[in-house]
Amino acid sequence: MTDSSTYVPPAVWQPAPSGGTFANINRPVAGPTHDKALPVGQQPLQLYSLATPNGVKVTIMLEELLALGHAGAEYDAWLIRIGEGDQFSSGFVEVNPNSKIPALVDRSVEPPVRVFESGSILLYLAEKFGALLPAEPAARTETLNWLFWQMGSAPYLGGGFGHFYAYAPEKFEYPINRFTMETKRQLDVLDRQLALHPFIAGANYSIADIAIWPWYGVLVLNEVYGAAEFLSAHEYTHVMRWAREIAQRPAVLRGRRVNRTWGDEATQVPERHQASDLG
Ligand SMILES: N[C@@H](CCC(=O)N[C@@H](CS)C(=O)NCC(=O)O)C(=O)O
Repeated sequence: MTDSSTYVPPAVWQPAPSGGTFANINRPVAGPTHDKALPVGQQPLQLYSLATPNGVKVTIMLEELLALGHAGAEYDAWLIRIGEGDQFSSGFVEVNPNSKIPALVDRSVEPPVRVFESGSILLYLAEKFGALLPAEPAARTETLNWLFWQMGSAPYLGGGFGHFYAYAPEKFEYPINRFTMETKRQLDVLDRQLALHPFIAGANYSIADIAIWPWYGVLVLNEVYGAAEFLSAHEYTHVMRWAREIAQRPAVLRGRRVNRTWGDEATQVPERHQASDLG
């Protein structure tokens, strides 16, 4: 890699090794790299995922729906090892042409429906089961405002701040400063909202909380990037209060364990096919 102070972009970019964590799965083209069908289980919903922040949004949602008594939210959760390129199999690309987890297939309908993008999956499930998304138009719109806020904002946190603070091969001051500024601004947006309301979109827990907590809640609880001190997370007192409360929800505790292959081995449930898999 060229020193950042001497790098002059060539007329036409060519792929070059970057050396950062996860660099081995980056490539400049889409589409499958190998032929392999996805497994299919007995449950109505088939989830293909990994317990990253985007992945656990969906397993938390499914566990919340089951806790509310929606038996139709029973799911098989299959492990997609993104570090090993499972997201580039022909079967996965058929379900998500963008080759990113999470991806869902609803096999309770004929023909089966594919759903990709975590925000789209949360909305699909909320509408299918009539849960965790208010029906009243103003409250529904406010919930969707925050759902889409998350989808647009979190790439600055994950792909920007997290990448340069934790994963890049060297510590580069310019991008760390740039993305720290934006991450702190976003935390302040959340803090001001949570100063006025118990949950992100108002009085009730919703898909907005389920989308936002796995990124911003986990960040301030210092469970990702080890950056809570660097970001002065304790100063966002309302975000801290909300993050701690949601972390204790039984469905959140269960959902975070599904498709998890790292950390405390006793909590890992790499694949989930029925409730008893979670102990
Ligand atoms: N906007 C997408 C982002 C999904 C995403 O970035 N997934 C990551 C894991 S958190 C992934 O699959 N990465 C694999 C890759 O980039 O090849 C969503 O919310 O579903």
